[in-house]
Amino acid sequence: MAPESIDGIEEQALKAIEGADTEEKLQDIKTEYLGRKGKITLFLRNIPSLPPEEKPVAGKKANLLKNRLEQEISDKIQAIEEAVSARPADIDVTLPGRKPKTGTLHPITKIQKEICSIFFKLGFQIAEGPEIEADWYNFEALNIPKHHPARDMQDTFYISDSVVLRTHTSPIQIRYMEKHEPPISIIAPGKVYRCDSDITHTPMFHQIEGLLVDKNISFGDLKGILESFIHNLFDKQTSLRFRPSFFPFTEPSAEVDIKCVMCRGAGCRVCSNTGWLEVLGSGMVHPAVFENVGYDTSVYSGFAFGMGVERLAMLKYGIDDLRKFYENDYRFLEQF
Ligand code: 2U9
Repeated sequence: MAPESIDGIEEQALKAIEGADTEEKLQDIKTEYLGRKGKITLFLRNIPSLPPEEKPVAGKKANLLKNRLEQEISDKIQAIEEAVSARPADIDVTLPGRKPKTGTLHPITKIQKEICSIFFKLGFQIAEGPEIEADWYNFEALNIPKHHPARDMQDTFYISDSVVLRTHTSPIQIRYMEKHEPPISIIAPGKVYRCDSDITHTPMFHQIEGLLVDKNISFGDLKGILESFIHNLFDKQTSLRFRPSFFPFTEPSAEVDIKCVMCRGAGCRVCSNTGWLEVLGSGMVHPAVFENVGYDTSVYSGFAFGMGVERLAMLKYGIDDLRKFYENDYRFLEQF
């Protein structure tokens, strides 16, 4: 069989390169023309048998074609590689889109807002104050005596001898009374700090306190407001009972229980089989507190109350472990 002409090989090879659309096909073409038994290799090997006058032209042409094919093939391989890496990953446009997770309010924030909004509807303003407090606002002005256990290093976080992390939100009300004359009705929500940590206590928790001062305010007014509040937060079937108690800043003082929201008074684990749950502390503001802010005790009287927000959130949402509020477990938090 007559050897193929170099022009014929050139035409075939360039056509094949042009039609190749994968790296594998180009590698095959390289083998077919430039490999050990490739067409150009064989052509070059055949040159010694050509007539002497044809040898230089044939050799030159074959070597030029060899270089050209090598260049064309490697350029095309590079172009294919670049096109593959620039191609976006395969996307199934028929799949439903992934919804980004949106945040929700923390359950404590949620119930705090709910409680504040109930009192707002009852005519109370929201007041705020610093979490780092002077001893005067946190203890002294509230008639808490020098050696009261609450003032102990074991119960209070001290910043210095006379500065503490507030142990209740009551300093907010003292500051408010210093600036405003009665009548006043305020709600003081916020974080408070106590040197206490176990299954039922965290060193930081949330309180909401209330204070109402005017002429002729009686314990009956206190009972009416707290009953309205509880009926709004739970329901109208939730009855209340007031038990005598003691706080340095109120006199008389009362602890407020509600009929157990889990068993409706029948007795269960949540209410320790008593049928009742303690949810609030309250009382008529002690005259010594009014004197400390310059209110005339012969003209004004008032009531105050306080509640722990975590405890109310546990009862309202049926949560059995206080620590769940602070573990930041998304599966818990997204339920609210
Ligand atoms: C002023 C005067 C009086 C607020 C009150 C309580 C009773 C009370 C506790 C409930 C659970 C705190 O979070 S808790 O541990 N609170 O028992 N708080 S009367 O009395 C005040 C407040 C401010 C000027």
